[in-house]
This record gives sequence, C-alpha cells and structure tokens, in this order.
Amino acid sequence: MDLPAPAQPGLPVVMGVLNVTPDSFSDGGRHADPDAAVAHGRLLLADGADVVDVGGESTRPGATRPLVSEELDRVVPVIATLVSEGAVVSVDTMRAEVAHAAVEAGASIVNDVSGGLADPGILDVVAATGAAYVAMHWRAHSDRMADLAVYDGPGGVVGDVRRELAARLAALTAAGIDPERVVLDPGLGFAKGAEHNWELLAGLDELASLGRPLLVGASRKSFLGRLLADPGADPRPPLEREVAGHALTALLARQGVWGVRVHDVRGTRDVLTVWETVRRHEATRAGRT
Ligand code: PMM
Repeated sequence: MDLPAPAQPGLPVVMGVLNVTPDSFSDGGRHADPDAAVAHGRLLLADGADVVDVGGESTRPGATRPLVSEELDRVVPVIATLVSEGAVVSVDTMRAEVAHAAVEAGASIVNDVSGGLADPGILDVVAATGAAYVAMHWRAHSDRMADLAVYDGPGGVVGDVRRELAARLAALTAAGIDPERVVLDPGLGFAKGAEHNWELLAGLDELASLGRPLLVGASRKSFLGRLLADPGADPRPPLEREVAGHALTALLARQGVWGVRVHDVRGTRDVLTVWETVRRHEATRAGRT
C-alpha cells in the first residue's frame, strides 16, 4: 500500500492519536471502551486527521504490557469500524499477531515503535501484506528504556539514532519490505532524555538524509512539560502542553517532515492552515522578485 497523502500537497500528513488503553500518559483511559474509542476516532477524522493511529498498548514508562488477546480485543473492532466508514487507519503495535489482525481488519499502515526489534516476525507480516510501515527508533521496552538513554557515538544522539535507523532500514529491506513504503521516526521520548529530543529535532535533516520520509511524535510528551514547568515546579501536565506541541508542528511543517503524530487534530489543522497561507505568500513574493 502506498503511503497516505496529506490533505494538500506539501503539508505534513496529520496522524491523529487514538489510544484504546486504560493507561496512556497523554489521554489515559479516556477511550478505553470501544464505543468511546470509535467516537473519538470519528472526531479526529471530522477535525481533519489524514490517518487515525489506533493503539492498544501504552508505552508510558513503567506500563505493564497487555496480553496479546487484550491488545487484539482493544484495537481490531475499532479499526474495522473506522475503516468501514472510510478512514485511513494505522495500527500502533509492536506485535506481529496484532499487526496481522489489524491489516486484515483494514489498517493500511503498521506503526511499530520498536522498528521491528520487539517482535521481528512483524517484518514478515508487513512484507507479506504490503502494508506501509513506520519504523521508530527504539532500544528497549519502557521498563528498561531510561537506562539505555546513552548516546556516545560519533555525532551524539543524532549520529547514533541515524546509524540505528539505517540498520533497521537494512533489516526491513532484507525482510522483503519495499523501502518506498517505509517512514522513519526519531522516537522522541523513547530511551531519550529531554535534551536528546531537542537535539534530534535540531538534527532532522541528518535523519532525512537516509532517504525516507520522517514522522515526528512530540504531542503532549514530557520534554514539553519539563520545558514549560515553572522554576522548581513539576512538569506541566499533558493537556497543558498543547500550544508547545503546535509550535513544534509549525516548525516541522516548515522543515518538510512527512507527518506529525498529534492528539489535537483541530489545533494542528489551524497551524497548518497558517503555514499554508504563509507559504503561498512567500511563493508569490518569490515569483515577483
Ligand atoms: N509515541 C507514542 C506512541 N506511538 N508512534 C510513533 N510513530 N511515534 C511516536 O513518537 C509515538 C508513537 C507515545 O505517545 P502517546 O502515549 O501519546 O501515544
């Protein structure tokens, strides 16, 4: 399956987050029930999401992994319903079995935060089904990732993430996945401290030099909460990080990323409308000079 197109050429694809989990950090529990999840998916689409990203496992630090059967029960009915209503859906999973069932239910993208490291069988599923694939930079499950947030190779975190993503891209290709269907993601917050995330955001061009489009998920993440905390106070809670996420979306759009993974699709659309208008005026001026 080809990668989905944005609403307008040149804008990033907007991937709306739909966590069907009781415990995600950013929206934990609000869409755990399938009816509530479908309703929220419809809202994301009405707000202008190009893709709805349906996930049944929280990757929050310290989260316990659901059973495969639980993850399947959470995501498959929601995917089937949204696809039957015309939505383009990705499944946010690290498991081959879940990816397979999700694609059978109509998902066209497998969004694997482990880039195929958690369950290598997922690569065979992607190759066999022809689904598009998001390979995120990842080092370990959430119970161990903080210990692995060490980047001391040449080029620091950007160099290490680039080399590790290049290795994943080679593994995906070796498994028979067409690289044209692959999107790469720096994996903000996954085995990364706040400073690592900022360095990666400043070094996206180096990751783009791997020749694949980039997806960035910054929405509501704790590095934004920490940035905005009052001196000596706790990080801002997830719902109060939205404006900072939107500021990043504007900058990412200007850099030409392929996609952004966000919770507030309506606000993201406003940001992109502003960006589109600025871009049009810049083009007009350039034509005049
Ligand atoms: N972040 C989360 C979950 N899935 N997928 C991709 N491709 N990139 C991300 O950055 C990413 C992801 C965790 O955030 P959430 O709890 O808000 O879903």
